[in-house]
Amino acid sequence: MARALLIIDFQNDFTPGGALAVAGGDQIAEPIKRLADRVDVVVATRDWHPPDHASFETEGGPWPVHCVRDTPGAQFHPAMDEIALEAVVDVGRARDDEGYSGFENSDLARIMRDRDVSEVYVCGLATDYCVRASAIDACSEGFEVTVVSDAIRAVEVSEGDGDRAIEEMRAAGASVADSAELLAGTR
Ligand code: VGL
Ligand code: ZN
Repeated sequence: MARALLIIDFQNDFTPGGALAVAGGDQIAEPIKRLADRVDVVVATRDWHPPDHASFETEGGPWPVHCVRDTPGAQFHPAMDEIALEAVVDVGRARDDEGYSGFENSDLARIMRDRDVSEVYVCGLATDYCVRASAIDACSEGFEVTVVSDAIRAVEVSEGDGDRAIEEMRAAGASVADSAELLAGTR
């Protein structure tokens, strides 16, 4: 049985200076790099939208235009250059795909099962959207899920959204631990 690190949407548009910047979004780099060295499989998702994605304000949606496929904002954050990825999964590719969960219309569950993954550490951006949806779906898919508390950051459209998302992930069956606990093997 293998252990995977699932890195959600660690992309330029979600980090400081990006179109939908998450406060402290770049600070997740160090714990993610340390964990990546210690797991069997590393898989990353990308938010990968068409220029007319339904979630964009220009189309009547809630978000500024972000992570348009093949643009610099959609590229991984530079810290990802140091991480060897087994697979990259793109989500939100169709105009009307919500694209919050890495498991939505993707091969992610199959990629994990093909590699005999039973345990998944979930990290990345943003806690209250794509991390939340991906962790909850990973629980539904039958994986043993741990959310890495110091390797996530929240958008916080409303104050407290990040904490509420953590409670929802716990309610779905996920554990929450910080990277030091995971690296020490105390969880
Ligand atoms: C995300 C808002 C819109 C995320 C993606 O990655 O959490 N949030 N698109
Ligand atoms: Zn998006």
